[in-house]
Amino acid sequence: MLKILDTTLREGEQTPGVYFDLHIKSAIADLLDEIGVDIIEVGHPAVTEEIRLAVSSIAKRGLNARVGAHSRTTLNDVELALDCGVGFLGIFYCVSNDRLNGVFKKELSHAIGQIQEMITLIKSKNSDIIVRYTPEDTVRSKYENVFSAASAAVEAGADVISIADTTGFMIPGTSHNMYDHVKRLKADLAEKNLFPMIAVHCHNDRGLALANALDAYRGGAEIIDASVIGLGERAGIVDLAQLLVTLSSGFGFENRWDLKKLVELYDLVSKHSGVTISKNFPIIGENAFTHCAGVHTHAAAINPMHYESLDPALVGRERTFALDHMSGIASVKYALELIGIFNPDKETIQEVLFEVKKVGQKGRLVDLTELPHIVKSIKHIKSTAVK
Ligand code: HCA
Ligand code: CU
Repeated sequence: MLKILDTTLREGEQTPGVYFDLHIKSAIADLLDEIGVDIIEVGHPAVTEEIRLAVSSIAKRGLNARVGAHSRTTLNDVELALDCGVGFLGIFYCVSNDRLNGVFKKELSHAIGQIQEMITLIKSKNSDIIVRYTPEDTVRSKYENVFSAASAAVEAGADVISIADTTGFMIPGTSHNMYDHVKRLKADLAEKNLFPMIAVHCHNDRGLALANALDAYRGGAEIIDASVIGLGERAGIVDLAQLLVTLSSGFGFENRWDLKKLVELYDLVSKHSGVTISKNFPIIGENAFTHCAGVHTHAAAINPMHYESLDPALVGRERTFALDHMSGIASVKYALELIGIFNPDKETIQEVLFEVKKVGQKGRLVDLTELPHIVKSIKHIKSTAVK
């Protein structure tokens, strides 16, 4: 069964300038848990004392989700993470030749020895913990290195191997795609009688993180990483809301997550990260369910599905019709009904529409608090007009 790993608190806090206080981190974790994500990656305890405290505190919160820590493949980092009492521990070690030679100055065999040593240690201290090994920048590293490190990690007890597209390099349908990568790694590991869960961590540098994650899922991935607003290094990673809503339509996960809590979660994360949600952001953005052009509103007022493939009620939202220079008679009639004016005569509608378009041309929307003023002013003009 597919699992969702949310890493808003770990990868998301790697967004420049983003820091969540402990009480906010806890509130975010609670909402993620209520929504039903499976694993909440809270942070890398060795980075700061505050992060260590947050990991340890959230691990003790009694959530349904497994609480996870992130860690380099070193004794110090691993011990700090274990002391936090987490149920999931992700270690990473890049095994590309460039990184081994240029940064670590280590042979592959040495790196693999260290990876195995740490996994054995983690499992000896806590046999229930889920251990993930990530060969960072998996998809651009030499496949043979990745395969050797992944096999050795699983032999030492790793439960999950994560394929990280650390730089958003993959493109569906090309020679470098997640579907083939997942299939190949799974098949090669299976030949050695190794069956870890395969996770995918897709960065969004080309705007393809979600497409790549779905491609990986089709290839057999069992864990998908995501974050709220897609927060993370550079352009971030897969957006959680887009992932859950997409998986809830046509993948057989219809009622798996409490999607109605997403708006509250996004408001909280946006407010405390300082990252604003753009108006046209899918699902959560202010305009995500707003119809504007006259032709659209006319058809959508008759049957919303003419211009929607996603019911706003799925995430507890409502469709709206914007009033601006694009509006037509249908939008005005609908808006007038919303302020209690039913069956207005044609002339009134036309006059209101004329005023609405005038306001819209200044780059402003007429909202339902301004509309009654327009109606009143039209009546007033009429009653005072020289006969
Ligand atoms: C990082 C890089 C990482 C790690 C992912 C993982 C990536 O910030 O350490 O450990 O599974 O994108 O490769 O986020
Ligand atoms: Cu990442």
